[in-house]
Amino acid sequence: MTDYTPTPDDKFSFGLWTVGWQGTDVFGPASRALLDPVEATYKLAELGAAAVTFHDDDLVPDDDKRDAVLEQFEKALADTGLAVEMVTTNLFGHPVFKEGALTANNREVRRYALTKALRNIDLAASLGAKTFVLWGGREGAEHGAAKDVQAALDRYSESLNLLCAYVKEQGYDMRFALEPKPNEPRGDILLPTIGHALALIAELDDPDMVGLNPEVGHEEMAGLNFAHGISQALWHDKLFHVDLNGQHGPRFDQDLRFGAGNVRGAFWTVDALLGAGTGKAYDGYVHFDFKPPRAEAEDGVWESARGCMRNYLILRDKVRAFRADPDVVAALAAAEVDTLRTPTLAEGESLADLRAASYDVEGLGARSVGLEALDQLAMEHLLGVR
Ligand SMILES: [Mn+2]
Repeated sequence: MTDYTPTPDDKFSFGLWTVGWQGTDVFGPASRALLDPVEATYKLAELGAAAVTFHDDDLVPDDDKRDAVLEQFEKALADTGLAVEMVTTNLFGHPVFKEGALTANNREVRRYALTKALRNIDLAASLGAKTFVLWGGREGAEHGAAKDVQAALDRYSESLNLLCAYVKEQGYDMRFALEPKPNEPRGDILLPTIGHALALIAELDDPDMVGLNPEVGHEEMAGLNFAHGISQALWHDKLFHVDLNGQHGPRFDQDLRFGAGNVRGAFWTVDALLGAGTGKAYDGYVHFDFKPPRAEAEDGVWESARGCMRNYLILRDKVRAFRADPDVVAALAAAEVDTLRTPTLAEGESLADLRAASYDVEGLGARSVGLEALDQLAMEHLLGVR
């Protein structure tokens, strides 16, 4: 039996802002000392991560120290072999973005937000990051008439088109990933779910360059099924990146360690990432975006980071055992799950043929579907008795 110790082959990745979160919340100040991002990089490597990610401001908040910090950070990457697989821009923290960034009503703010993103794209490219995440935390509103939503979507699209054109012009090997969230910090955020973001991407000049970075907690805050959401993103070839964490249903964004909160959801999330048996699988970095609870001291920070990876590996084992279990294979067949892959109209068949056929509607209405038996097998794998 494995001891669930991660290796770089598992492609685990952490945001520097996750372990670096000092516990500042709306009710109180920091509860932990500042963690040096360079020190955090060494520690994450020691725990078995393969990559780190950051917002510009996590790593280089201070322009005066920019060159020195980057030099130390690049040394840490070289020493540990960690990759920078994704970079994102903080377009939400500074008061300049209080009313939005790329979709702020104020045009100077929008222009400044673009310059901040462009500068950070250059940094991301220089560090070899191939994914650039955009989370529009302040792109939204609390009031009705205060935000012209259609104009805001015009400006969102304009910004994405400009950023894609810049990446192409520079010859960078980089794609963008939008991160949906329904609310918090804004009362209502634009592109609130995976589906909203997918619809916007289809309207862009270069839709192939833009995909998604869905986060477990963000979809579950909206009461949505994360495994279904990422399965649809995979179907569209749009799951460019993923943010794993934990959440207890519709409430504030908890950012629990992966596996905490909705553990059944976590099981099906891992199953979906692995391709749910026969579908497209996710092959990118397994990225954790969580917050070590404010009550923890530094030891708890590393315990929660270790827990994210360990829970993923445990669930991956359980999902594989579930899919390989002959009783599950039989239960899937009994539930006709595999039949869903057969087209509804046979080749060469017409709608007239379909209409001319006879259907045993009463018999079909009374048929056994075997859903509970199949789900109970999953529960028993998850609970550790199979
Ligand atoms: Mn979150």
